[in-house]
This record gives sequence, C-alpha cells and structure tokens, in this order.
Amino acid sequence: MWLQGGDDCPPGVRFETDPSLPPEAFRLTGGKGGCLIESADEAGRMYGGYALLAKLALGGTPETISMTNAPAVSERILNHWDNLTGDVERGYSGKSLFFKNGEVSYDPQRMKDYARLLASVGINRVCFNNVNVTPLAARLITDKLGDLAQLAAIFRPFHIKTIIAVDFSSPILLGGLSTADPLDGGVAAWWAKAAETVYKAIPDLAGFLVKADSEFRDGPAAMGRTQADGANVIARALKPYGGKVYWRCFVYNCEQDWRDTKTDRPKAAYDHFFPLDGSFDNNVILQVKHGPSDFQVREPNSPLLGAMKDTAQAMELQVTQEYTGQQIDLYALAVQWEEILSAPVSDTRSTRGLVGQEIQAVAAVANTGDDANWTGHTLAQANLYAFGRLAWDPSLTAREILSDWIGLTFGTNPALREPLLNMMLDSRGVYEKYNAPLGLCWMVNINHHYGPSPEGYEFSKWGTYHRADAKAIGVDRTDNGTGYTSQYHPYLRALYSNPDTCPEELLLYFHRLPYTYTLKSGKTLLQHIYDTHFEGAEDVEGFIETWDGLQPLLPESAYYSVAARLKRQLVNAREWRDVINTYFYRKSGIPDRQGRKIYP
Ligand code: GCW
Repeated sequence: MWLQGGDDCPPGVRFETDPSLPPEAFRLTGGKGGCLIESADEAGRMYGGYALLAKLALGGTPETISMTNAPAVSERILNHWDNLTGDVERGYSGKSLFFKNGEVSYDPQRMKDYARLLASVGINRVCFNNVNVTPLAARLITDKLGDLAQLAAIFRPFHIKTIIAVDFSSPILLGGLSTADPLDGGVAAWWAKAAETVYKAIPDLAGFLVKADSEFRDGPAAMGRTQADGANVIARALKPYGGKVYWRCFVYNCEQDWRDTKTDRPKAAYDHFFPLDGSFDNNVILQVKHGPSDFQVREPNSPLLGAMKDTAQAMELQVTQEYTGQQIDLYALAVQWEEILSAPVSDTRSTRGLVGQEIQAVAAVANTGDDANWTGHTLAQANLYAFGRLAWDPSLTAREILSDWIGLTFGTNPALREPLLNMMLDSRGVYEKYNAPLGLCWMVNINHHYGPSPEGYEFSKWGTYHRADAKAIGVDRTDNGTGYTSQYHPYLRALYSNPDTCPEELLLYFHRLPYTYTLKSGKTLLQHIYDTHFEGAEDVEGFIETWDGLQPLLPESAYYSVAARLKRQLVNAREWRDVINTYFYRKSGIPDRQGRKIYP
C-alpha cells in the first residue's frame, strides 16, 4: 500500500504535506527524477498515488504529469444489497463477497484486493449489507458486530468507512421493546445504547442506512409519525459519535390498485419528503434515487433532487444492472449518468451544478460479487469504475472515463481502444432501442426483471402502468393528468408539459399519445417503435462482429466470456424486438411501413 511505501509505489515518488489543500485532495508534480505527491492528509496521498499509477499505466511519463485534484463530494458511497445467506439481491456476479451461510465470511486476501480496488476509484464509504434487512442481518449491530468490525478493519487503511443498513424495527426485533415509535423515550434510549455499542466496535463508522416505509419495510408512517421523526431518532443516537443517517426516499404505495388513475407513483418521493424540508437533523442525509421510478433505462431526473434547500441529499445510482441488462447485455452506465448529470434542474442550472451543493453525497448499488472477474460481464467492470470516477469528478464525460477504463484494462493500442470505446458508448442507446420505447418503462418480466413482458406490470399493485389501448399509450402527467409535472421548477414543468418541447426520448413518460402522433423525424410514434426495435437487434449483431474482430488483441479469457454474453444479448434483443413490435401491432392493427416480420 502507498502509505507503507510498499507494493504499488513506483520508484522516485516523494510525498509532502501541504495543509492548504482540501481534504482528500492531491497535487501531482512530475519531474525528471520522479514525481511529487502533495496532500493535506493521508487519504490525499493515497488518491494521488493511485492517480499517478493510472497516468503511468495510460502511457504518461513522470515529466509530463501535473495535476491538482479534489473530490466534488466528501462521501462517495457503495451500497451492497448482500444478504447474510450469501445471496445478493439484484446481484449478477455470483455470491456475496462478505457473507455466507448466515455469517460474516470472506477470503481475507480477496477482501483486501476489493478494498484496494474501491479506493483506487475513489470510493470512501461502503455498506456491506442489504437495505432489506433480514432478522439475521439486523444482528450485525448486536452479536455479529465483532465480525463486522473485523471486516471494517480491512477497509480502514484504504480510507473507506463502513455504513450499516439497519432495520427501523430493531428496538422491537433486537431490543424486545413493544414499539419502534420514534417519539417514544424508550425507543430513543434503545438507539442511543445501540450506537454506543456499535461505535465501541467501529469507532469511525460513517453511520446507518435505512429503508423505511418502503416495499413492506417497517417505518414511522405505520405509527403515525413522519419520515423526519423516524430519521431524527436514529440521527440523535449517532450524533455524539459523528455518525449520520442515510435515509432512503424510495417511499411509495406498493399496493396500488391498477384501476386507480389518481395515484401516480413517480410523485411519491417528492410528496413524502419535500414538505418536510427543514425538519431533518443536520446529520441526516436523504438518499434519493436519480429518477422518480426505479433505475429504469430512461426516466427524467427526480424532482426531489436539489429541491430541499435545508436538507442534505445523496443521489442514488444503480451500478448493478437490474433493469439494464443484468450484466448479460452490454450497457455502459457512464453514458446514462452523464445524461443524468447534464439534465437541467432549471433554466440556469444542471443537475451537475447541484453536486457538492444540495447534493452532498453520491451513492450507488454495487454490481460486484465473488465471480473471478468481480462483475460477471467483464465489460461491466467499467460501470463500477465509472461510478467512482464520476462521484469524484462529475464533470468527466463518458468518453473520457471509458477510454481510461479500456486503456487501464486492455492497454492503449488504438486498434483495440477505439472500436471498443465506440461499442461501449453506443451500448446504452442500443439497449434502449430494443427496450420499452420513449420513456415508457417497466415492460419487463415481473420479479426478476430480465426480458420483455409488455403487460407484466400493467395490472399489478406496483404503480407501474402504461395503459396502452388500441389508439394510444402513456400516462398524461401534466396538469391535465396526474399533475406530476408540477413538482418541477417552472422552467422544466413547462418544458415537459408540452409534447413539442418535451425531450422526445421522454415523451411517453409525460404524455399519453396516439400511435399516429408525428415525431420530429416525421415518423409516427408507432413506426419509430418498429424501426428502433429492428435496429436495436441489428446493432447487437454489429457488436458481435466488432468484438470478434478484436479477438487477436484481447486476452483469451476476456474474449470468450464477453463473446458468450453477447450471444445471449442477441437472443434477448431479438425477443424484445419481436415481443414489443407484436404487442403494438396487435394493439393498433397498424402494419410496419417496411413490411418486416411482425407476428400477427
Ligand atoms: O428496484 C427495487 C428492487 C428491489 C430493491 C428496491 C430498493 C433492495 O427491485 O430489489 O430492494 O428497488 O431500492 O429498495
């Protein structure tokens, strides 16, 4: 490790302290004899060291290296959804790296490698256990705390602090109390005692992560209390130790009746949390999913992001590809995240401009597991890498990040790098082409969420409806419909409310339109759907051709494992193409203008 001057450290590197630099920041100054790394703290040294190694690996020479770099946010968080059984919720890379058979259990060397891997991309907070806390996992703050503390100790030298996901009902579950009511004195005392115990074992714990009143998890609402009451009782217990509560805003009615057209799930987070601005303690961070739905291929940014002036927020992304191909289909998330960050929040500001201000932390759901290559799909490693890089510096482009990842992983030969870069940059758009069209979301198979099922969620309780009939599709979310658009800044509200100004890729998120509606391309909405679905499947054939062409330049194992996944992706893309096109043809009765194969 860098600080010990060991393994990684190339010769000729000198370290100096410059207290004027911000926390975790570094300055690299190259020269003939080597390189100087300056920082105010040890974390800055480490990040400077990793940055130097990356520069050298990408072909830089010490003389040409000169950079000063500070992170945009002080908390760059990775959330694992790992269960103590060893299963990973929405995991596509094998089993848990941390848990097995109900115990904290790991390979110590691999764990050190993992900590180093995360640190090298700038991640500095990690939660090992799932936000859906099982009764067994709840015990990570009682009898399993010692084991967790040992795990935390492996990450500490890499400047990564641990977060624990806790169950809101812990006072009942673990403490034997009759209530978890946040305004009950006994409950507050129970949390205070729990915090004291936990901080004895893990003194630098970053805090507790809580999923409450969400998808059948207990929470304050059931007791007639607010989300602020719920978050604050835990925050006050952690406060003496400098700990925080990361309180998730994924609160919505998951038992909706599909006949009910008034309730509109995307409105839920804002409706629940915006009115509470100012009532959260200052060590509460509200963790908000980037979109109002749920990590879909295309959705607008959450109107809650940046809307609460007196409340700290974390933006939550999903690195694991739940709805984006499950690490079978190629999907470079950096492309989507760049769009999310570039999206406006008003006529003068972009979401990127909120990062470091209203958005004080960035969190993401991990895509790693115990597969040998960490991420199942080798190219999905780039998604974890991209998350770390973007959390550190949200001004980076997907092109810069992916180009670096390819260079660091496969070398800098342009004959490999350029075609692979283009393929990865295209991958999000290609997946979107064969998925649910124009921001419609949710046309996936229920439960496991891979592959098409246009009405899989149409008559369900999850609040996920597109309401297709023979003439039209989509939900009107303007003032004439559910009124969702009113949650946005007036500039965006106007933009989204008018189909002429609404970004076309989001058209069916905000509007209900006939299949014959004319798009800017001059095509009808339906023809656009047919065309993109035929194109999407063809594009995947193109990926296979490109990848095969790169075979001589690739390590054998990477070539074969990705080739196998691309084959599966093609099957999936064709299935999506045929199911979606057939669905719309059968609904509308309008044929494809080019007369391609659709199943009557
Ligand atoms: O997208 C949904 C997932 C659940 C997940 C939930 C959440 C951890 O399907 O598996 O539960 O989101 O974010 O809490």
